[in-house]
Amino acid sequence: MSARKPARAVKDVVEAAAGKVADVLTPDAPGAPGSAPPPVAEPTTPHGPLPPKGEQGAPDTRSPTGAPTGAPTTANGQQGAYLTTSQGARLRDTDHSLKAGPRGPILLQDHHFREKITHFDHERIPERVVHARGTGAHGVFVGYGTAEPITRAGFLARGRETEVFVRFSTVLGSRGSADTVRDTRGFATKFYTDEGTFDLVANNMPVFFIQDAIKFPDIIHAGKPHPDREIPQAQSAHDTFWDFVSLHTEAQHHTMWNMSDRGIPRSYRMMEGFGVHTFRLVNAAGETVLVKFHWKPQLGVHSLTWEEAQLLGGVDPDFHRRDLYDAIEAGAYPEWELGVQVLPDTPEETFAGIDLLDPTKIVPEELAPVQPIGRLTLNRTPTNFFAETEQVAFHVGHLPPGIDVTNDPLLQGRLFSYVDTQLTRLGGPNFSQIPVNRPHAPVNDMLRDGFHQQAVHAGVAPYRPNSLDGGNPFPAGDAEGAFVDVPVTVAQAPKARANPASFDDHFSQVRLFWLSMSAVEREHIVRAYTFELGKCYHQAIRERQLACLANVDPVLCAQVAAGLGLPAPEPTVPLADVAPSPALSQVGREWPADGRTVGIVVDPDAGVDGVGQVQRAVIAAGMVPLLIAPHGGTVGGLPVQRTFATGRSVEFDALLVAGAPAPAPDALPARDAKAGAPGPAAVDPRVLLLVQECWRHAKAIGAWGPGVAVLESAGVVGTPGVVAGDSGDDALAAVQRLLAAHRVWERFPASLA
Ligand code: HDE
Repeated sequence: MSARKPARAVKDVVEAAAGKVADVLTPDAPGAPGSAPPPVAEPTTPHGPLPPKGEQGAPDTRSPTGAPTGAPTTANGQQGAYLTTSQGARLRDTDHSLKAGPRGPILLQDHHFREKITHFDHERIPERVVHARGTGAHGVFVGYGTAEPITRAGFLARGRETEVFVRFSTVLGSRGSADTVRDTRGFATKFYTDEGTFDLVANNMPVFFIQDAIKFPDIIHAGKPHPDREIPQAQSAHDTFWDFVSLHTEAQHHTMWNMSDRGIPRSYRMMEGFGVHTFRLVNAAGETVLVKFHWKPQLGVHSLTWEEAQLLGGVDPDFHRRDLYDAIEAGAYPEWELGVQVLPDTPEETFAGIDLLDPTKIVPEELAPVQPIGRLTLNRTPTNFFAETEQVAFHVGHLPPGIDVTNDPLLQGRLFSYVDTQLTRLGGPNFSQIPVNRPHAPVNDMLRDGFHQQAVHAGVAPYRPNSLDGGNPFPAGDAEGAFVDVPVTVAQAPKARANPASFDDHFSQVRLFWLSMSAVEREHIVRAYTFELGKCYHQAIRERQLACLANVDPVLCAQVAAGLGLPAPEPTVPLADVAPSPALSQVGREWPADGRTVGIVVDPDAGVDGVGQVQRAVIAAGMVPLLIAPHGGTVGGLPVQRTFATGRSVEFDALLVAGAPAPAPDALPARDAKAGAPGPAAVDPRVLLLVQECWRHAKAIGAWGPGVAVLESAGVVGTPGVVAGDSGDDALAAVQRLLAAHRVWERFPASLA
């Protein structure tokens, strides 16, 4: 774990500098906007922009051609104390347009008015056609040196530090859609290496729906909202998606991953990442291996329950975004190890009978272990969402010397698509000069002019060969670290619109995945298929998908069929005889609980003895305590972060109950429907609902002192994962132990072996 930063220190400095601040305490929980608490009265003393918050970072200040400028990152932001035009002329008034008298028409000569409105009119750019909804963060990657024998890529050298920017995303939803929908997640990393930028544009699932890039518009058109009504938003539970995947059966493997718990991650911090395609590495001697890239999260792979995901869609649609930023702000820096499965580079490009060019197949880790080659730490949130997260432009063709592509037909198509889409999305060919996209290696290309050109190129000869610019730029050789196009032999073959025959197996690895799941994970998969197909209108589509499931597993097929009220069909291909891959299951191991949120219910009437100590212990354990009370403000001097009205169980990973609060004055169903939860009149019904929901979602629950009475009223005492401690410290220690397993799985008895 990297060093934690003192959360308040930055705020304190800024407060001192800014002079007057409100005397109301700002709750010391992550997420407060701005680097200083605002005063109640509008500020009147001019001063420059406040600095960014302590956890915020920004792109390195580089010239458009990669030269370090040495300027602080704030040099890219607004300057000075006074309002100006975009040209720096100071302005007297921005609240009134220039009119022919107070009641007269606006004058065309009002430049400030026209500039302000015109710029506003053009603030929006097209969102990404896929992966529109995303969240970014800055960080650092450190190489272990273990990859040095297989690649010449310098950033993987032992101890070498490289700055990175990572963007996580969903695929189907629009930019404003909810974070917790069932979907694949993007996990794209930009490594600013000194040999050129490397983009590892990965997903949280190791396979893809299609084997050939030419099918990408088809799967995406099927997954996006229906063209007539533009519903449903950001989900696959609709007829066009299932119509396509049941007909185009190579999609079945990826679809099963989406229906599994991987489709609803608990957090971006708790996802694996996969490069999906096979890549080719080349070392200094020109020797090659094939690899598959993996990101392994330090916190393990964990998911929401489906009900949590649905509730969060309303309670906190920004749940994953908030979780990532709050964790970084709290100093719980998310970490992943980058690993590779190393596979021999044979002419057949297969391993253990698996075609390595087929992106619908994995290589089980039991056959080829993932070997760690470096560590990624995300330690800074962006300063400006648009400038960084929205404008970042990844490309699978951004490769440093030592990493090369293979002929995977999906990867080949991607090599075309990314620049093409960015030309429209970012408004011209110069998007690599946007600060977040600027390389950290010197750029000496012959690309010139175009919209938004920011470089001021000298010279007269942007062509080769030339003598007028002294021959510059010169091609590099091996000694100068030139990119290596590995001279792979391309087999002589007739041109064809066809896949290799080895791509025809669409079901064996779907079965492998199903057989690798624990019983509770299988229950979730059955539930997901039944829900999604139940949302389709057309029976033919359900029947067709059931026919696919019959080729995967008879139990799965029968269970989903029963839920849909349909007969289970017989398989049309023999069931594959495959060995499970235990590495695919999320259940059964223990992980650190860094950055988890712990709700603490207090009763102001009973006092908050020991609560402050528990809060400090939660922080010391790397987690985030959130105090839940009947009203806002403070209780016993402790700032309240959630009230019974604003809080909901889905925001917490675990719950501690320190008191048994009587119904608060606003515990009226007419004010807050949650107050309609049944229970004894002695306890606020919303607290009982909180406990019952946490119990239902198999979360750890602890109580001490009068709080134990709440657990009794909720009827959960004596059940697995519910702890009545002698003290707050006791209860917290027990809850923390339970959190290591993510959930109290015993509360989810499974019917499927
Ligand atoms: Fe992408 N993909 N993709 N994709 N993809 C885009 O590029 C595309 C695929 C992935 O946070 C687009 O700038 C094609 C696989 C991520 O900015 C676009 C095919 C994988 C992101 C595009 C694929 C990915 C994108 C949309 C089939 C996992 C978000 C906006 C051959 C290995 C990057 C943009 C970000 C974004 C095309 C398949 C990952 C249209 C044609 C497989 C994480 O260019």
